[in-house]
Amino acid sequence: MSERKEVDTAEGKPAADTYPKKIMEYMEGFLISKVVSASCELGVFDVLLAAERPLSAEEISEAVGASLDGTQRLLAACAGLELLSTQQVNGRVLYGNTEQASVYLTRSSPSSLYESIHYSSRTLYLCWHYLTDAVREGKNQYERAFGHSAKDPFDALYRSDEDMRKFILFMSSIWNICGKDVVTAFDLSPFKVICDIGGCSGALAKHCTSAYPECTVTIFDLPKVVHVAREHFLTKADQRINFHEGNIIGDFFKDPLPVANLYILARIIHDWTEQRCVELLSKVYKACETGGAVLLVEALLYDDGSGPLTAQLFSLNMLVQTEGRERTPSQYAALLEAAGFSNIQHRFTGKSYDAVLGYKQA
Ligand code: SAM
Ligand code: ASE
Repeated sequence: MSERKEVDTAEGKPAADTYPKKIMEYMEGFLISKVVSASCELGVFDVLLAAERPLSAEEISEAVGASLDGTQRLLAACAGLELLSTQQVNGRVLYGNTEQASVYLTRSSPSSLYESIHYSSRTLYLCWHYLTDAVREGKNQYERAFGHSAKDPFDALYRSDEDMRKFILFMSSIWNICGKDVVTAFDLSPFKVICDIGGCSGALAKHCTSAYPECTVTIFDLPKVVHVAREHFLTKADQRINFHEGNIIGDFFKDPLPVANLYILARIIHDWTEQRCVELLSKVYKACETGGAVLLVEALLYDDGSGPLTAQLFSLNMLVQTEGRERTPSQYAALLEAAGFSNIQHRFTGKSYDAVLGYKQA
């Protein structure tokens, strides 16, 4: 973090050995995370975007309604993190958004990560306070974090309508930056009738319909999620996306699934135990048309578990928040084969989420 010069010591060893730079960075990592989220939440990047010119700390503090002293320190840290650029004009410092800040940290940008950052800072951060307990006990920490004992992770994630709405926004926002990559990791154009199981707001479905002009997507999710998604997320323009309408609708462990030739399960399998995964995938296999397929969208671990770091960290998050884990391509293949699928392939995208495809062969 601090720009210390790596000076050689008398023994000729680099100073890095005597100053544990990496460990200091890890220790302070959450401070950086919080600088980014506080700046987003206060609207620093939004104010600078709207102003269309560099602003002083006084102007920014007034616009975001925060103390001048606090704002000055926050802006300095954002500049240190290279999220803001600075210039001196008549002895005054003026701040402006960097390109990355405008594109990813403003609320209105089509590639905005605002909702991801906000949820990470407000909810994941609280849950991760109990990471040590989660590792010790091998189970999620909702009871400690929220005083909520739940029969299934989604009971806890959706403990209030507001928490559910924030989770849906969080889930949707990552597809702003990797949605296209996961739906085009395989050529899905042969599949015209797609069902997105646990499809949430329809954010990934939108990437499907834009990448594949001939497909329609049905979203299957819990009734209360569908209710919010229908009201707030899907516009009339998305005519090729619809929500599943059944009798009781929407519980993928209990209710019948719609017939389709491609099922997408994005970040579903990683929420559950092996047993529940095979139960769900077997149900998908039965509903699937012959010649059809299932696409799993997950953060894949390398087969030897040695990375990627993001997937290793996500797997700990699954421990803290769910009943599941992140898995390797072989582990996904084993679950899919147990459910009946064959000809299983995977693709790493190089971004946070990857893809696994398995077929229901004749
Ligand atoms: N597929 C979306 C994505 O990747 O952005 C959402 C993933 S989110 C982690 C899991 C989704 O599964 C949520 O939308 C949740 O409401 C849904 N879900 C959880 N349990 C369910 C159940 N029993 N039946 C149907 N949907 C369920
Ligand atoms: C789930 C995905 C997530 C359930 C809970 C979750 C994510 C965060 N909480 O299916 C997305 C991945 N991000 C992390 C930090 O794991």
